[in-house]
Amino acid sequence: MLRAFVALALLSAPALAAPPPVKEAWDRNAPTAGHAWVRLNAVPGRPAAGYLTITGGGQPDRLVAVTAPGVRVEMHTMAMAGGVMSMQKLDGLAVPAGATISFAPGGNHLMLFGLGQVPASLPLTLKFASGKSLVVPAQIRNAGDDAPPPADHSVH
Ligand SMILES: [Cu+2]
Repeated sequence: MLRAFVALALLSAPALAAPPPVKEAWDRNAPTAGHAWVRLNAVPGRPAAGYLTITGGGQPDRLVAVTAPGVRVEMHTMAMAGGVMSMQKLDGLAVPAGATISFAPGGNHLMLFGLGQVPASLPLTLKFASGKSLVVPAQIRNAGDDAPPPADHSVH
């Protein structure tokens, strides 16, 4: 009787250890991005500025490049030096796990060079050090326009 009970306990033990939910684990680990927009320059031929928010996934990651079709994109930061605000090119930006980082007017921003024919929306491809990438569509705004209202969704 005791022997039978032990055998039953051993048989049922593996059922308690459920396999990890692979897809959910991937989703948790992947950064997301949203509220992407581009403000055109008032002066034709001058670079446009791009803004967006990125939320880190379950692991720390690093944004290493942003690309867009037909455009050269640089990541810039603003720094105060001797009372003068100036821009510096970034070669990457840390995206801590679970934290939201912003490219926003007055701070970190994208600069888009060579934007010729202005599209209605520009897909920005974000590349991360982990090898993950995201495509987020950026709304186009005219020079002087404010940010569009935050969208009710983000891309994964
Ligand atoms: Cu800049």
